[in-house]
Amino acid sequence: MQNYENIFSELAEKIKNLIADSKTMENIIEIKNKYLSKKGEFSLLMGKIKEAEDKKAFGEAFNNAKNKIEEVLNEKVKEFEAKKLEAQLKKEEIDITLPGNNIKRGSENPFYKVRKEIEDIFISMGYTVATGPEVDYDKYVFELLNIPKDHPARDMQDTLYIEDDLLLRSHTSSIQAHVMEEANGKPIKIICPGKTYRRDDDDMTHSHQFAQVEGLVIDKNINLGNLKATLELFAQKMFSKDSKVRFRSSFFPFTEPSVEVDISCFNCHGKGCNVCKGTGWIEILGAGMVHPNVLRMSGYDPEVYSGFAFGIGIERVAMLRYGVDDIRRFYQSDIRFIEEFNKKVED
Ligand code: FA5
Repeated sequence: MQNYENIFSELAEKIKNLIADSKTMENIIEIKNKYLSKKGEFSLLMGKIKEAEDKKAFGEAFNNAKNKIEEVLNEKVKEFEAKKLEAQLKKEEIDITLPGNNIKRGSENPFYKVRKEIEDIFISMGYTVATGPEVDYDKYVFELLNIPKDHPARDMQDTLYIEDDLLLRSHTSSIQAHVMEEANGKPIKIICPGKTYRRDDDDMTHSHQFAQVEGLVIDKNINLGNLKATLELFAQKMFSKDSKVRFRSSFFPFTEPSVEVDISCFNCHGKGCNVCKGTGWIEILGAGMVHPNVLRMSGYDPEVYSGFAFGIGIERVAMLRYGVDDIRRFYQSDIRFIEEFNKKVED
């Protein structure tokens, strides 16, 4: 069999050397075009097959030589690509020893912390959380709560009206009325946190927009003792393990009897200090047994069902909990106040 290798070897060696010497990818492309493309110098050698006696051997020798050139060429291409990648990585390298950007962390307004704490305490006692509209009908804010139109009890809350019959709710008790309407005479155990609005002049303890958490329990055999035990447990979890609760007789049209609820001062434990203005007690909420008229209007038989309700002012609890002296601070977006508060919590 005839040996055709030396027909290709000289040019093949030359091309391999050119590849080895090439410095850029462009050099490689030039070599490919000049020697290995269809009309390239090396490819044209295949034309000599016409003169070859053993055409098969000629073809094999040509292919071998071409494959070897391509191997060298592919290696070189890989080398260039690796170098390119390395250069790119170097360019994009991150120096992990450099100090990071100083991200200023925001923090939660203490009002929201307290709102969540109140919710958690009642959820742990088996309550579910209900919500209702902030803009509501007179029917839910007053009428279903035993406060008919022109009743003097409406003067207890200076209300912001949008239309004759539509208003910004002045207390979260309106949610009670919605929940009772939807419950269809079934037992209820809910709390309803939310914003409330009154035409009150703003001062250290009053804001025209504030928030309450309403509580409502309706079932058979619910009594005032259940209300007291519930609020005492709430005070102990919220303020201090030895907190006590005191009921003072009061009036709300939707509860009978009605009470104002004081907690023993968590600061002086009843001795008298500036937090409790020397009395040993702090007022935090209004409450009472659901009035029979309210039960009846929402489809409950007061002979069978009874219930208690309470309304806690969230900001007032937050003020006591964290020693905040002015309710307006919760709404002034003063970052210094929040930062101060955060320090207090971390201490
Ligand atoms: C009520 O709003 C009754 N709906 C509460 C209630 C519910 C009684 C269920 C019985 C049964 P009162 O107007 O007292 O009651 O308000 C309750 C609490 O809301 C107050 O104790 C106080 O903590 C808070 N509060 C009232 N007005 C303001 C105000 N302008 N700014 C901040 N907090 C207020």
